Amino acid sequence: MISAPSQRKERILTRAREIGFDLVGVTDARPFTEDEQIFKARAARGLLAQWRYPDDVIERACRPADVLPGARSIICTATSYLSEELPYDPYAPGLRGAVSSYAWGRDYHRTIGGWLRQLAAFITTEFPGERCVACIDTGPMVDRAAAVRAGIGWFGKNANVLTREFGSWVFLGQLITTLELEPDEPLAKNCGRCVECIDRCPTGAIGPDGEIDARRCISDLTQRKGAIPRELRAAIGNRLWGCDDCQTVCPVNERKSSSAGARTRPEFAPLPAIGTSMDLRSVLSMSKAQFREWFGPTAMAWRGKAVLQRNAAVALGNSRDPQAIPPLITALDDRKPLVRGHAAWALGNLMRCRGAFVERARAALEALLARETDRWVREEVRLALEQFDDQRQEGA
Ligand code: B12
Ligand code: SF4
Ligand code: SF4
Repeated sequence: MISAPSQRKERILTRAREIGFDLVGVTDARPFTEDEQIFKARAARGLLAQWRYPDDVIERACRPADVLPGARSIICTATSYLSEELPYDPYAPGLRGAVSSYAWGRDYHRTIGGWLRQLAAFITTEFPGERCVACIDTGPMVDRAAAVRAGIGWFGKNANVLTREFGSWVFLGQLITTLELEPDEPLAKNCGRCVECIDRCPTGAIGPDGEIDARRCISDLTQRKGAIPRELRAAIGNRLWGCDDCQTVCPVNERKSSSAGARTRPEFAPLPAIGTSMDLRSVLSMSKAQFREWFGPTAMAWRGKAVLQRNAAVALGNSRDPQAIPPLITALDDRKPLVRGHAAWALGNLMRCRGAFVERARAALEALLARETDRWVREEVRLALEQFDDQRQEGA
């Protein structure tokens, strides 16, 4: 029986690394009081967009003892998804759509959730009577605040936790436990005068002090339900899911990605059906079976098929490639208004292309207007047809 907190900790850290975690730190189970205030203030200002965080949910996320009565420690983990593969250029011409590097491999919730449960089983076996609750992402915790307090890394101005070892290319996860363990010290590090991510965010979503306006963040736009605001669609470029820009421009990350130690963990390497980018036409026209086969194992499936098709339509609309027009015309017949409306927008955006396809697009949009009953889709079609008229006048 191991009893001293430092010995217990060593034993647990060793086991955690055996299981697969790259970094492990410990903090106590005190409430995250300051984070709770920041969290509530941001929710009240609408900065968290679609993410519904009523006060009681925020309080639970910031008070570990509300999640696990008797909690004394939080074991914080970070797992690298640093990759030898470079993220696909989100503004590259052509018909391929960029998949964010956190999403192109196996769903991290399942992998890391499984590892956390293994660690919990180890603790409850080694220390009978102790209890644990595993948290990852959608779980009830402020993942980043916990990791920072446990000395795993520091807050970057892009809100991500930066680690010395892997930059911000890490997934975070925690075990809240009743076991008493020696806490680690937070790191005394920050971004200094760098503002690269703030300057280079394509939609200006990063405010001072790691404050993200999720309403403008492309990662959020590609994950939300419903229509993407028109004024933000162009900035999405060819992105099919997520956005890596504030991470790829970060000098801390750049050093990690180019270092000799950069390696891809097999769990998070791009899946063969996904790669770092996908053929947008295939995604737009995919069947339910294809959706399950391609996206089922990844963290992109949770919003369903229509959201990915919507994203593919927007990305094709940004492609400036007339080859995108025929599949978009076909998508005007999609069962889901969400897909029809964004396909109409995309066709409007492609009116600048010349050639026979453009006339076909106009005819298809007019035909849709004649039969469409959904008000929002009708509006999108009307606006797309206006684009065509504007283009014609400019060309006359
Ligand atoms: C909702 C959510 C989102 C939303 C909103 C994110 C946001 N920043 O508001 C959207 C969809 C936009 C999103 C996007 C992404 N997400 Co996300 N997301 C979450 C989730 C579920 C909750 C985050 C949240 O709202 N926290 C509450 C807010 C208030 O906390 P915060 O944003 O961390 O803000 C803190 C700082 O501002 C800090 N702070 C206060 N004062 C100051 C002062 C200074 C100077 C600084 C620097 C900081 C600072 O205090 C605040 C409170 O702790 C977490 C998982 C979880 N359960 O925590 C994952 C999580 C944060 N996401 C993650 C990832 C990977 C991403 C993406 C990189 C995915 C992608 N490539 O598209 C992007 C990154 C976008 C970005 N720059 O933040 C990882 C982050 C890993 C890491 N290394 O940090 C997490 C932890 C999931 C996980 N378990 O691994 N995400
Ligand atoms: S994920 Fe993209 S859009 Fe969101 S804050 Fe970072 S750079 Fe900006
Ligand atoms: S780009 Fe600069 S400011 Fe932004 S997180 Fe990286 S080091 Fe910090």
